[in-house]
Amino acid sequence: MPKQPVLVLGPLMPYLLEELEKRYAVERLYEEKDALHFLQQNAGRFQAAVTSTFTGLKADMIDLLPAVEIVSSFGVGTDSLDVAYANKKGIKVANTPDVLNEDTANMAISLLLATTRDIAANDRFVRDGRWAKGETPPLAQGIEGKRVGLVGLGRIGSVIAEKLLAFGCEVTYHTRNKKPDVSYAYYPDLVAMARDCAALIAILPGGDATQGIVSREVLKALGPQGTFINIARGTVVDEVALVELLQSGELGRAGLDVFVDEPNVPEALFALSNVVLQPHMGSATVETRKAMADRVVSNLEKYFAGQ
Ligand code: 8YV
Repeated sequence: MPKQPVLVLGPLMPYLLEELEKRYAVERLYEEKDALHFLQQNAGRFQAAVTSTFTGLKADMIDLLPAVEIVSSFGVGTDSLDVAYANKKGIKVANTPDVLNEDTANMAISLLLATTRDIAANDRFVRDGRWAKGETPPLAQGIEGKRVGLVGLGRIGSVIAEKLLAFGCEVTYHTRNKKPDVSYAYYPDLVAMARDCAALIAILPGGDATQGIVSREVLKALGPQGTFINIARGTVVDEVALVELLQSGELGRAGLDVFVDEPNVPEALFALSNVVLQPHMGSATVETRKAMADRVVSNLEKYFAGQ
């Protein structure tokens, strides 16, 4: 039997492409010189497509895929995927939740520790020969016994909360609605939570509903001794305010894995020693990326098996 054609919309990790190629007749839309022409001629052949949170799935692309029934996406986030429109057109969209919870939570904890303990700044201090010259860096901040506020308490947020407890932190959270069966203190007002916390960790979905939720007012409430960690999406924070407040010292520290216009990071952050920057690496370990890739494949397999 000939292999089922699968259209790959954007670049994927080599392992995932290999696994797809073992099972399907993979065609790469992103390698076509004229993607629109290719789709006009060929779109009718594809029942399935693969994308990623990076490549996304916009309504105009959905309109160009009339025969597609399933889109399997690499990543848990759906903010770059127009799921509502896809569903309206009868297309199912699958993502890769759960398998990335631990490593993404570990990135949050790593950034919290790296930022409060000035790890990056002190690494530069040693490399620049300042220690050898007899200089002493300023004292860092501990997290033991501190109150940490989670902005969002979904699958990844819940794992972060458990890990924070192991570091002796007190966990509080802010979500749209209080969660039943959760014992952490709930703050309906994010500004109030920021005022009461030593650190805030943003771990909520991106998209219109959460745009700018970590506002200038929230960051100011967190204050000069406060630390802001973002492993969610750049859009959940007022990035202009974030940069300004870090520059002025009205916000103490920030550990950032995500930005509004990736891979472009506000250059003003490069000069700041109170900031630790990462190039969107939350799920980027060999183990987790493999598990995500396996999930992309199994989501397709399940669909074709009628599940
Ligand atoms: C993605 C992410 O894996 O899963 C998400 O939503 O943000 C990352 O883990 C990465 O952007 C690859 O597309």
